Amino acid sequence: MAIISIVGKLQEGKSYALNHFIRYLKSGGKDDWHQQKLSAGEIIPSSDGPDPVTLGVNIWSEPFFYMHKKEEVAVLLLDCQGFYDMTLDTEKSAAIFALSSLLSSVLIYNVTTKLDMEVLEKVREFSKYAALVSSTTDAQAGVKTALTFLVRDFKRTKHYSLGFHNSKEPAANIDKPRNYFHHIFPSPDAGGENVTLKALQACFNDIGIFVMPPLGDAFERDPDTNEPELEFQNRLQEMVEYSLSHLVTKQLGSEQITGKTFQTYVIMLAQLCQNRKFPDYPTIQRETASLRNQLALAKALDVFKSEFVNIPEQTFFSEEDFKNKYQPSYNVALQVYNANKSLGTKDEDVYIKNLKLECRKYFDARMVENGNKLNKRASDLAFNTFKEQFANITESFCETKFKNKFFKASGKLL
Ligand SMILES: Nc1nc2c(ncn2[C@@H]2O[C@H](COP(=O)(O)OP(=O)(O)OP(=O)(O)O)[C@@H](O)[C@H]2O)c(=O)[nH]1
Ligand SMILES: [Mg+2]
Repeated sequence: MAIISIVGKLQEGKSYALNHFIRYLKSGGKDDWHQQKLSAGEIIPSSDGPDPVTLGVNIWSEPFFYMHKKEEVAVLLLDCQGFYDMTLDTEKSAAIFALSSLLSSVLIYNVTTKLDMEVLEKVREFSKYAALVSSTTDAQAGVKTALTFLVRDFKRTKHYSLGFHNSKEPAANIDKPRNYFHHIFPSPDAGGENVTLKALQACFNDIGIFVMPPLGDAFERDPDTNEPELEFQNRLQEMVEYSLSHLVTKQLGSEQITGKTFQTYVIMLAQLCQNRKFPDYPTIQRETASLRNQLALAKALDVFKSEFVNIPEQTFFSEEDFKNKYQPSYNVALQVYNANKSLGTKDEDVYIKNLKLECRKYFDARMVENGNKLNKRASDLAFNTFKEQFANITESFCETKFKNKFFKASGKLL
């Protein structure tokens, strides 16, 4: 699964941009995808009116299936209420940002005209939430949330080209000599260590800035009868296509999130916010770690079970041999748990105890099954031997003699 979310101040075109993702994903990326006309129910409400439209944190109810790196990914879109509208104080704006960071695998931060220190500081402060769900070990690196700053109505096009800027592109060229990313995050050779960038990179992958032109006067004057300028339309398409071709899937620890685990995760976060107050960071940290451990435990148990599920029906183990299978299978399961667990949780013993208990419970049931299989085979063999005693009889017996034969043969069965 991939979850693309957009945050930023109110009424700055967030839902408008997300609707372009819907167009692309609905059309399956056809050449003219951006021209698709969608009815009101098929797109996220967006308005040029004076009042805020999007309220709360909304997950668009339709998952879109998209081929990414030869794998089908379910893409969800998450639209958020704008920060600092009349009903959102700083605390609630912070809660929206934190939730969006926790839930998404691609986070778009929408700003107007320029990227400034105020925004960077805010993102830096909340990056700890994005980091909570991504892995912290080197072995699991590469699974962090992608972060794109989407700059609307950019004015400084004399110095910076429109489109995507990151640490590598655009490379310096003669026409547009400057890279906006390096302007915001000066490289070490241009003035020492960049502390903000370093802090962000610890929590996000693929930090980039997408620079957009204005909509154009005609559209701004009368959006009902005019289209945005072609340059705007082209860049918005480019942004959508770029984001999808660099899609990042959502992971919880080293685990790829599925629809089912995402649902568990959303419910967990919703329950934490139940008293209408956003939980403090240590609570989210603890609960997320606990969820990660539960997933690690479920994965370990699956691996343990698979050791037994794969035993062919015709394979028979003696009771002793079957008992000997327990320890190596448990060791593999424990390794899987350790590789996937959340680091540094205090109640680790509880999970390991649980794993042992569940493995033992499953093993005992399989052991009984193996015993039944052995008994059935023994009784089948014995019955076949019994039948053989009678199958090849050619002579005739008197009733008593035949009965005696029966008792003799069935006695052998016991
Ligand atoms: N200036 C400007 N306006 C834009 C841009 N993109 C869309 N808009 C317009 O901004 C207005 C609000 O668009 P929405 O998509 O509803 O904005 P939003 O940020 O989702 O708004 P809320 O949900 O109310 O916070 C609409 O009139 C859009 O046409 C842009 O790049 N620049
Ligand atoms: Mg909106």
